[in-house]
Amino acid sequence: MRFKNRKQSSNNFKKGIFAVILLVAAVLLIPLNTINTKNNFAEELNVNSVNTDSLQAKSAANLFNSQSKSLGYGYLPFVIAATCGDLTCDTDEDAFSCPEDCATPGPFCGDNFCDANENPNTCPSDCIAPPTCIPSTEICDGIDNNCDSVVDEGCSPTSSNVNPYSGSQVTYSNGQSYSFKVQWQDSDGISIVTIAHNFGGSQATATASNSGNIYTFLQPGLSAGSYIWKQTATDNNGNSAVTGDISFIVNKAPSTLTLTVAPSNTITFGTPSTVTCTASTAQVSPVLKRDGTAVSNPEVAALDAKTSYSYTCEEKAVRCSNVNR
Ligand SMILES: [Ca+2]
Ligand SMILES: [Ca+2]
Ligand SMILES: [Ca+2]
Ligand SMILES: [Ca+2]
Repeated sequence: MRFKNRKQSSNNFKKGIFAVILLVAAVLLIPLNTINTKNNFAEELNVNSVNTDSLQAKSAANLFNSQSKSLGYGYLPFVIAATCGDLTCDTDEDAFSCPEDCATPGPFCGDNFCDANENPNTCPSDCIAPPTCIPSTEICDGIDNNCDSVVDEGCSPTSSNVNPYSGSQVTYSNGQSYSFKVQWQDSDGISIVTIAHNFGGSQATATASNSGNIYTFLQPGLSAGSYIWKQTATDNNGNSAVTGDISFIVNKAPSTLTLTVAPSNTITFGTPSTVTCTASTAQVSPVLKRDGTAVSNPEVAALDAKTSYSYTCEEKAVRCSNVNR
C-alpha cells in the first residue's frame, strides 16, 4: 500500500508537471501570436509607408492597426483610394484635378486660353476667330457691307475692260470688221446692254450680244474716220449705267501718189500732152494741179508755148508729189 501510494503520488506528480508545462506553453504561445501579428502588420505598414508617406496613408495605417488588433491578423482589410497629394498621379487624376501629383500644366490647346503660340486656326477651342464681316447698310463700294454674301446688291452695273479703249486708232483695212466690247458686272444681273454709235455716219443704237459678262457689238467695215460709241447696261432692278463716250479712229491706209506725163516732159508746141495723178489706195483722192490750180485729172491738152508748166499731184494739202514740165 505504501508502494502503491508512492506510485499514485508519482503519477499525480507527473500529471501536475504536465499541467504546468501546458500552462507555460499556453502562456508562451499567446505573446508569440501577438508578435507574429505585429510582424505581419509591420510588413504591410512598411509597404504602404514607402508608397504613400502621407497623412491619409498614416490614417489608413492607424485604422488598419486597430482593426488588425481586434481581428488578430495582419492583412489590409480594404484598398486605399487614389488621393491627391500622395505624389502619385493616379489614373483618375490629371494636371487640373491634382496639379501637385501630376505635372503642372503649361499652355496648351484646350486650356481655355488663347496662348501666344495659338490662333483660331491652330486652336479654335481656345481662340475665337474675329468676325469676318460686321453687318452695315449695303452701299455701292465693291464690298459686301451687310454680310449677305452679295456685293453691292441694288447698285447700278459697273463697267470695265472697254475694248477698244477710248482714243484707239487703227489703219484702214478693206473689209475689216471691228468689235466694241465692255465687261459689265452687277449683283442683280444684267438685263440688257445697248450701244450708241455713229459708225454709219449718223447716230444709231443697237443691242449688244454677250458671252458671259462681256457685251459686244460687231461693226462690219468702217471707212477711215473718227467715231464715237458708248454702251449702256441695265440690271434686273432697272438700274442703269453708261460707259461715257469712247472715241475710235480709223486712219487711212498709207498711199503712194504718182504723177505721170506723156509723151514726155519736154514737147514741142502744138503737141498734146497727158498728165495724170494717181494714188495707190482707194482711200486717197488724188488732186492734179497745174501751176497751183486744180485741173482735170488726167489733163489732156495742147498747151500754149511757155518755158514750163508745173504740175502737182496731191492728196489734200498734206501729202504731195511735184513735177515740173
Ligand atoms: Ca491654349
Ligand atoms: Ca451685300
Ligand atoms: Ca457694298
Ligand atoms: Ca444692281
